[in-house]
Amino acid sequence: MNIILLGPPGAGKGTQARRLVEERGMVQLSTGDMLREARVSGTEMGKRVAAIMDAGELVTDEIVIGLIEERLRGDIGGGVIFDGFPRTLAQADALADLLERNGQSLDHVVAMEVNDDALVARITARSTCGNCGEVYNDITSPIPADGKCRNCGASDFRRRADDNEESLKTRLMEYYKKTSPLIGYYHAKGQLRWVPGLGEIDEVAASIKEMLDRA
Ligand code: B4P
Repeated sequence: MNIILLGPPGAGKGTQARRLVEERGMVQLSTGDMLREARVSGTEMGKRVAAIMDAGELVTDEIVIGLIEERLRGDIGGGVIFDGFPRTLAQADALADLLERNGQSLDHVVAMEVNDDALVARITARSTCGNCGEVYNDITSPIPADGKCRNCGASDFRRRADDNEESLKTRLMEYYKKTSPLIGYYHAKGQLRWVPGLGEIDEVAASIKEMLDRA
């Protein structure tokens, strides 16, 4: 089964994708994670990507499609969760082509609905371990009281460079302008499934599970 998780920044796409990997053994392809890897690589492309991401803008279609194309050349046997991809109509067309060329199809597009106030609250509450990348959130999974990462024990917590109010404003504008047209695109193909993204992480996971089991 191949699915897309679609939603605004902070909707919980990455959070729910990790749950689906644990529960169903699917492969998570997160363009956000791939781009964060590219930015720490120190290459010219990585430097360009870092500047775009920090400003809250979308990285060019050419770069992002190239990254996905490369990953789809490998074995994707158990099904793929596209997390944060596609984010533009050009990316959606490219994905349809890539899947077709691999003899694969897209099963569902899970659209996660969350209002802007909740998105801002979630994103400004997020931090990550500077050593291992474990994600914390003041609302759902706060940093342990002893100040040490639950995964690696380090005490170096950081905020993602694009998790500030200024970048977030741009990220939301980019979403409404360039990504939200995908809702109509996939609705017209009969692939769109709405899931409420508000509520506890477990509740959202249960709604996605119910939808996938029913489909
Ligand atoms: P992403 O990495 O995709 O980041 P995101 O939009 O912030 O994430 P997501 O929805 O996954 O939220 P998360 O689960 O982490 O993109 C970052 C940047 O990369 C983009 O701005 C862009 O520049 C670039 N990019 C990525 N893909 C691209 C593409 N295809 N084309 C062009 N550019 C691209 O959740 C957020 C927080 O909320 C977390 O702290 C989490 O713990 C918390 N949370 C999750 N669910 C919750 C719940 N139910 N209740 C309370 N809190 C919750």
